[in-house]
Order: sequence, then C-alpha cells, then structure tokens
Amino acid sequence: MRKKITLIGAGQIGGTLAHLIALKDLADVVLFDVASGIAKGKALDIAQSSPVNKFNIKLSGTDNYEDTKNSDVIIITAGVPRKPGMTRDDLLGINLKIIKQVAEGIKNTSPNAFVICITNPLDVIVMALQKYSGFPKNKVVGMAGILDSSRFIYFLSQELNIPVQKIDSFVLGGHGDSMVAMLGSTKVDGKKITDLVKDGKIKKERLNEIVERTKKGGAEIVKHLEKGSAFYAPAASGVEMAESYLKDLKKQLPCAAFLNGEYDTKDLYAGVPVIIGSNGVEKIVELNLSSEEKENFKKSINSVQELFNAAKKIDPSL
Ligand code: TXD
Repeated sequence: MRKKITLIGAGQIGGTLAHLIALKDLADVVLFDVASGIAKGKALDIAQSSPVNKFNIKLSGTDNYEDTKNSDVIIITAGVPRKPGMTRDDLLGINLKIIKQVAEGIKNTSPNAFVICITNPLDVIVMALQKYSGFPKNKVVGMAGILDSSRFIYFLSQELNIPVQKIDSFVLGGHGDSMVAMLGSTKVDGKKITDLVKDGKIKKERLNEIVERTKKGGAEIVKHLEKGSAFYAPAASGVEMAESYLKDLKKQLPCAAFLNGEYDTKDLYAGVPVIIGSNGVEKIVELNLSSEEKENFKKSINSVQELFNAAKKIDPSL
C-alpha cells in the first residue's frame, strides 16, 4: 500500500518537499495550504513533470483537512518565514497561532502520523505542536539539526577542500544562535578535527569562524534573498527524516526531540541525536560531551527554555 505524506504549508519549503518526495517516488503527496491555489497549482505542476522524471506518485492540493486524513507522515511548514532583521523569536507569536490551528486540523484526521515540524522558532513550535495535538512525544519531532549540521559540514568541506561525504559532524541544541557544533565528534576523512587543528591543517580561529557562520546560516540566506528564507536545504533535511521513518532506516539524525531527563534536560524539545525508524523517534542517543560542549549545550537549552516561557506568556495553556 503506497504511503501518504501530507505537507501542511505549500510555500517555498512545502513545494520543494513535494518535488523532492516526487523525485524519490517516496509516497503520495497532499499539499495543504490556506492559500489553496498555491497548493493546487504546485501539486499539478509537479505532477506534470512525472513523465519526464518517471515517478508515479499521486499529488493533490487542498485547503480541506479531510483530504489529508490517514497520512503516514505530516511535514509542517505552515507559518511566516523570517524577514530581514527579524529574529526567530519575533516569529513566535504569529506562528504559535498557526500551529494551534494545524494541530486542530490533524489530530482527528491522522492520529497515527509521524509529524515533522519545520516552522520557526522551531524548538518551541514543535513543543507547542505536540501539546496542542496530544500526539505521542515520539511521533512529533522538529527538523533543524540536520540542516545546521549540513551547513557546518558544507563550510568545512569548502575550507578543507574535502568532499562532504568524508566529513562526519553534527550540531546540537536549540535551532538558534546558541546551537552547538560538536567539534569533539567531528571527523574529517576519519581524523578528529581537533587533531587537524593540532597538526596546523586548520587554525582554531578559522574553525570558530565556521561555527559562527553556521549559527548565522539562516540569516545569511535571508539577507541575500531579502524576501523569504532558506528552503532547498531545509526541504532536503525534512525528506531525510521522513524517509528514515517510512523505510524504517533507523538512521541516527540530529533532530529536535522531546527530552525526558536525557542530557540532564526534562520536559523540553531540543536538538539531539536520535534514531528514526518505523516507531518514530525510537531512541535518544546520549553522547559523552566535553565540559565545553556540556556548558554550551546547557546555554542552548536555557535559551530554548526562555523562549518557551515567552510562548507560555502568550498562551498559558501550553
Ligand atoms: O531549520 C528550520 N526549521 C528552518 C525553518 C529553516 C528555514 C525556514 N524555517 C521556517 O519554515 C520559516 O521561518 C517558516 O516558519 C517556515 C516555512 O518557511 P517557508 O519559506 O516555506 O515559508 P512560506 O514560503 O511563506 O510558506 C509558508 C506557507 C504559506 O504558503 C502560507 O500560505 C502557509 O504557510 N500558511 C498556512 N498553511 C496552513 N495553515 C495555516 N494556518 C497557514 N498559515 C500560513
């Protein structure tokens, strides 16, 4: 039985998600948007490319939650993207209202779906989504860490002139300026990045500049685009999570997951390595962090908690 992915939000990321899913022949796609014309137009346009790229999935667009029922995966990008000068936090009030509406729309129509949230400010919006929808915590996860890690690996590959396939690393913590690049676990061609610094292959200052550029990766693209924010790499990252779930790949991926004591954190969503398989978030992988990484991770958790407190001021029911 072919699987069904509903994309709530058919904007820049939603449309790219639909196209990537189609090219991978991964599942049927329902594009949902309050602007139903965008959903319908993009669904039809991608469907018309199927003879060229030889995929056979069904694509449709709608603004009616009935059409999204019994989805296996739901990927949410509904919301307002950041505008130049806006911080992720500025987005909070607008997108909290939207995510509450989305939760109402999906909770009775697709109660067994694996829900991937992309809407910013990510760590808090995914937590609000889980609370508003009442879905099991292992079935609601946020996409950010894969994108941030991908940006970090890309910048490192450019600096060291090494193919991206030969670099392993990830970024943890909140999807914000406090995100933590895990240098202790970063390997280039099997060698620890910290050893490459010792051998003079890359200066520590240069590595720190790359970490800073990663933290500001979203803002850098917003500045170029002026209208809207990044969407190709975010969409690629979201499909990676959906595929690991649908094909039970049990990939270890950095995602915003519910922490219930792991990493000394309770009752909060934050970016950590998780195993994604057919049961959703199947395991939180606890790494041994260096004291510096532990300290930075704690700072990142605190900034997520602060933002969640701000969200609770907006909606005390959270
Ligand atoms: O790493 C990450 N998680 C971030 C997330 C990376 C990049 C962008 N990030 C955020 O994703 C961004 O800040 C936004 O909050 C979302 C979506 O970004 P996108 O660039 O796709 O925004 P668009 O193009 O404006 O699309 C949003 C769509 C748009 O078509 C609206 O009509 C629709 O959302 N929308 C809704 N759909 C359904 N239901 C409601 N209520 C609704 N309101 C708006």
